[in-house]
Amino acid sequence: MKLHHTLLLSAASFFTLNPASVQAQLPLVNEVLSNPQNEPAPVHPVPAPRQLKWQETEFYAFFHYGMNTYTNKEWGFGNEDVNMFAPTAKPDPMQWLTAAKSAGMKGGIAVVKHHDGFCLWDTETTDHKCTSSNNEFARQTNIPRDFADAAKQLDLKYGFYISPWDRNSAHYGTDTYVKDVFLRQCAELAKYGTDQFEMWFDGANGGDGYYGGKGGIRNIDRETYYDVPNLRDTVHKVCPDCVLWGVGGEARWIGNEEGYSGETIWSPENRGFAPESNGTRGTIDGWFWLPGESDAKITNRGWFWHEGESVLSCERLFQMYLETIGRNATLILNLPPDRSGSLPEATVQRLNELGAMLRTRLGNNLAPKAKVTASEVRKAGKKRNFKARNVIDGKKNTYWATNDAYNNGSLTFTWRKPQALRYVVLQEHIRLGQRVKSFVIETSMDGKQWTRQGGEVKTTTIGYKRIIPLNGSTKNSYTDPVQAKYLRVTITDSKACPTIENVEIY
Ligand code: FUL
Repeated sequence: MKLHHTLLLSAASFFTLNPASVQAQLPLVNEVLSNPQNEPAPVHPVPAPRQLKWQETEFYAFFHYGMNTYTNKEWGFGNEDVNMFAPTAKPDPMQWLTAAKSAGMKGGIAVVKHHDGFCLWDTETTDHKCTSSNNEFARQTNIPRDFADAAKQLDLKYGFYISPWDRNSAHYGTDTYVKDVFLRQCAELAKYGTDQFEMWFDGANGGDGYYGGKGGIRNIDRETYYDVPNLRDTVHKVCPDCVLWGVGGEARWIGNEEGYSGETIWSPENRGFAPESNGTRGTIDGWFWLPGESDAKITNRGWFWHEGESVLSCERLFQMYLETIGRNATLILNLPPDRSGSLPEATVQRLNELGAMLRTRLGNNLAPKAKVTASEVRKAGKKRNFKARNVIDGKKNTYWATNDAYNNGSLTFTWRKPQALRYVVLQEHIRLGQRVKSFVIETSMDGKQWTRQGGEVKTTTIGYKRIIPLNGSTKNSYTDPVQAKYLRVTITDSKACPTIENVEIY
């Protein structure tokens, strides 16, 4: 209130007083701009608030379910008879999300329209939808409604995949499609909940299709066709925290569907609307914050359910976890419901096992039990400090930082007795940008002789989160724990003073 008042006075004085008295007012302005908390300057680009919340979701499910589930296809042509969508029971998003939650996932995204254009809700934009089917359970289906309700009950985040490409629509490729079909469908979906965390807009766009019976090939200009700025505005007005993935330009594809991200990976990127460029690595001096999401499957076949498919082993899924969430990306793991509209028992089982594995391996954090010291600590502000202990307090708004003169520094963790150690989790305070370029992890029994850990794993970037398996293997990370009384994390290079928010040791 007081500062506000001062500023008003300064502004008024500017027009009425002579230059000398204007000069006299200036220090007041400077005081407003000063940095009493001695907060480090951000390294741009920095994430938008909605991107930060999105990043914290970390691990979430993908549900590919729809017409393809019944036609045994991955990409429907768009000419499928609506009656072919014939669930043998009412689709049960509550069952899907309960299983996802058991694996430690924090949310999920449901496909509600794939490239074949078949809509899993009673949209006003087309008759190519579940409620047109003669199957009783199909007519009861409303995936966005039931999915959002279930997520809210389970305290999970939720969002929808709606394919921009529509092989059914006669309008696809014309302006009418974007205005009267696609944007309206997105607006309809936005109404199923204002707290959606992500909308998924796939990059497969244009080609052949049914197109209302006209057939042929329709190509579009991906940079301009979907009127993305308008799309973002429309969705954000209703769902302010909803990150628009892919075509939407707020989060990028990681560049593969195998469940890994680069060991060196920057959230900054250069291109907003063609996010697949450099997906796996990002760009060190990119101008735009465009974090990576890794989409992968729990099954050994396609995105949709197929007879005879099997689920990957827990160890393989844990490897994916380390190579995506542990490498500054989020992981969206696909769990395909079958023709009953529920997840098969084998998938449910595996998710339970994975949850148990995560609790065993990454559940007992030893860092808060250690004494933490730093090579250098940034001078404290009036109400703010940058102490080493901030990395173990579990708070998102505190962090360890060095003074601006240093782009390096180390944190040392000391236990009373030797510990069996396997994983180190590091997190930067990315509100101030992604900064760290390289680091080293070492352990010691006596505090004098140090051994570098992590084998051949590249200890370069950190970003939102990095998990280093100390034995150097993401494939077989749980074997051969390191015995140590001391563990030291040294930031060897950073774009500016490092700002480390969190360290966990398991
Ligand atoms: C791809 C699509 O073409 C696939 O069918 C699937 O939906 C996957 C997640 O994205 O690009």
